[in-house]
Amino acid sequence: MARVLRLPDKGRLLVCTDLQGCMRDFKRMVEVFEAALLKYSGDAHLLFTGDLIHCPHIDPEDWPDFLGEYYRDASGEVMIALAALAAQYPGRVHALLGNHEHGHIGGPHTAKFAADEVALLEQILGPSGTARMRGIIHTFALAAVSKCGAIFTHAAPAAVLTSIADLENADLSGAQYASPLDVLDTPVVGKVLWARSASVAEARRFVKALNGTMSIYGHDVVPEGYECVGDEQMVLSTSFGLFDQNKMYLVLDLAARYKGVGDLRIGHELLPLYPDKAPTRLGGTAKS
Ligand SMILES: [Mn+2]
Repeated sequence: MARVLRLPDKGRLLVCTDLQGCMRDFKRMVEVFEAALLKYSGDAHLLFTGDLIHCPHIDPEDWPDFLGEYYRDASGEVMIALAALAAQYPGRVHALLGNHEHGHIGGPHTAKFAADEVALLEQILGPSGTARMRGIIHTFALAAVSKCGAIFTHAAPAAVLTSIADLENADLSGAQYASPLDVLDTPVVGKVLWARSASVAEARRFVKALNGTMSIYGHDVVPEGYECVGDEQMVLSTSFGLFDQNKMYLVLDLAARYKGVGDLRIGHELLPLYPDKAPTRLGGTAKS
């Protein structure tokens, strides 16, 4: 797989973060994408920024509020649906590696919702389903860059990069480590997949090394839908950990040049996933 995805310099780009196995939000994002294809004469792209898989296996009555809207895990189905969508729209559906996917292809096994989520999902899928999912994950990039200035990664832009080559040459196999956990301490992969935050100085250095102006990522949950950090960072929450009314996605004009996240406006670039449930302050139509 190419470690760095170079997005085209025209068309609209829709951005969706952390689905964590939520099929309903995946399907809603596909609706949004297909509407954009119609609106922009077929020139639209859809980017998932990792963590499409792994979800708490909890019954509705025990589901805590901080996990947001209730859903049942459909991790395997989401990955199959993603591959089908990518086949249906060649070159227009993209995904980045998240720390949860990485566990299936050599990274440390995540233990957010289960003692070993990688082992649990692979047991659910069986050997052939697991092989198929790993094949899909191997198509995921580590980062996406664009002429519009936006840089996309799964986690916060805390890695110290000298140039794009540091991402292109990143080793994701885990083969060189004594333990997969050692990945967490690697300066590039560990940060790109796991960093929860980055300082303004770190983010500036990161986007500059990639000739961009701003960093867009998920990984952490922002219950309000999004958060800007300085003018270089936006944390976006499209699905996991949120109630429907706060779920947000991004639509960017790939032919534009954004100076920073201050150029991303609610109701224009920043849109509610479920506008009829979202309050007007998030660009929705619900009476709040
Ligand atoms: Mn993550």
